[in-house]
Amino acid sequence: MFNLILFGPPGSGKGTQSENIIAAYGLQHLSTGNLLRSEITQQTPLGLEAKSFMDQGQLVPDAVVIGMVGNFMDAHPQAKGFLFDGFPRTTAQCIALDALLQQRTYEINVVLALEVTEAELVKRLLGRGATSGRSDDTNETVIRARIQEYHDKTTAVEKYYAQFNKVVAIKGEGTVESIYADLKKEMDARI
Ligand code: B4P
Repeated sequence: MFNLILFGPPGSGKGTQSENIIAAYGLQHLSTGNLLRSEITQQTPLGLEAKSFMDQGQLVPDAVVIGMVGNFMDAHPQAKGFLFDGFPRTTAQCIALDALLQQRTYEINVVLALEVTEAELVKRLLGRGATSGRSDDTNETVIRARIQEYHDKTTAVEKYYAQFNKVVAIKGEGTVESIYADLKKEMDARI
């Protein structure tokens, strides 16, 4: 069992690099952003609640996200490890994840933290917004609100795991291939 957190601000490449990592290592991809968007598409009560926060660039309440993650882990008992993408995003989510892992005698093996400048984040997200149809990527005010939420609430996640020496910083600018090569080096040293 190998559990990885891919950490970074919105637009840092978490979703992009997750695809490469799950293809190479066979981990179960757990993207809270993708799970929330799926709930929105299906117009579930959870999706309708989440949409009002996501459209404003705010984080969805911890209880909603934590419940969804627990259900996803229960639904994948055969996983040989999880790649957590976009989760945890608050200290409360870190504590909840510890409890979910301990119940299953698992642990987080490493946190790979992608580092990207704010100008590059905004450029990438507006670029994706032009083609993806994601409503939270088309409006620069909403993008900047997401980056502010990251500074206010999510940088604490890196500090939480740093106390256990689990964080490795990775330069998140350059080609997708060169960044993946740096991530792979850290994975291969631990797996
Ligand atoms: P997410 O779906 O997690 O999305 P994200 O952080 O915006 O993007 P990600 O980092 O995966 O995108 P990527 O860089 O790959 O979250 C969306 C929303 O859901 C949040 O704002 C929040 O409201 C809610 N939510 C999710 N999880 C939550 C939680 N745990 N708690 C509370 N709320 C939660 O891609 C961005 C663009 O960059 C793409 O166009 C890509 O092609 C491009 N790109 C990637 N790498 C590049 C490179 N090296 N060079 C150039 N472009 C690159």
